Amino acid sequence: MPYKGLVRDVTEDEVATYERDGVVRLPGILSLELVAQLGKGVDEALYGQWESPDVKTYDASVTADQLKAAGVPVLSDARAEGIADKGRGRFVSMIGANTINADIREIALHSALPYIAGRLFRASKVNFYDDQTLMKEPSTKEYTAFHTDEPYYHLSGEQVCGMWVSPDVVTEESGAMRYVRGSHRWGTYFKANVFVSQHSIGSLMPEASDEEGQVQLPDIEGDPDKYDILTYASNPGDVIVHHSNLIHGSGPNYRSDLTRRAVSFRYAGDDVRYRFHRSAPPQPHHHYDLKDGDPIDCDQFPVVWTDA
Ligand SMILES: O=C(O)CCC(=O)C(=O)O
Repeated sequence: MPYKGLVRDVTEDEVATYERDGVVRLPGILSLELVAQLGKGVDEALYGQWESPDVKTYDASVTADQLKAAGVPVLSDARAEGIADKGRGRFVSMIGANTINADIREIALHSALPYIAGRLFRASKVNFYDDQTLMKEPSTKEYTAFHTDEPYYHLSGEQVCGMWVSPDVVTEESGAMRYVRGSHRWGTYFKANVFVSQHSIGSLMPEASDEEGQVQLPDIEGDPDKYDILTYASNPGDVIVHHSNLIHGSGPNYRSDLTRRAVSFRYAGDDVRYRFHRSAPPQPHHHYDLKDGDPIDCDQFPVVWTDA
């Protein structure tokens, strides 16, 4: 295969599943070598020595404690903490690790991932938009509240996806991703939240505000049987791809023996244009000059694959 780390091609069935469900799991599509490179990148980004004025480690467990102290309900389950033998695990994340870590950048720009996105979009070109690194240490009690990605990005268009790649064995108990099948076609735009709470970003963060037309997500965690929820465990080599308007989230890491690391790589296809969203928290590593309606091709959002 000509693309770095690609073990097999995407099948036509997998493309159809992505289109119908808004999510597809691609088992064993990446080489273990590429996955090991990703694991190294995640560890160096989250625990290594580097400096950047633009990129920060965000401790969502601290945010959860602060919100709770302020009387805001957060989504956490103390049973995960209860089985910790080394103390409480943290839910840590970082947006834009590609700008401080060469391994994550190489995978984002020069691996098979852009090609896979192009196949699933049936597109003729793919831009890289951004990445988010997410780690739930063993015995982390915080959920990732159900949300869609669309209100966090400055994009419009259908061909936008997140590719969730973990270098770890991820089980239902260690925080497997959950997806509300088909919700990308509901025609609803939801408010962004702060990941550990169902409360909207606009109600909690001064830097972002809810937008007209965005509605509050339903309480899916409180009434899961009402929804068609897919829970996708993952093995090293798997990639899970979701549409940016698909509702997704994850549970705590109940396991005291499994770390749950992942990078979500975000790509955009032919139909995507720049669209400023007030609900998107500012990203200091974004340096570009685009206005609504512009094609997004620029150094910040480079074209990383074409069918030429
Ligand atoms: O890893 C998680 O818990 C959340 C990931 C996510 O929201 C994403 O990939 O867009």
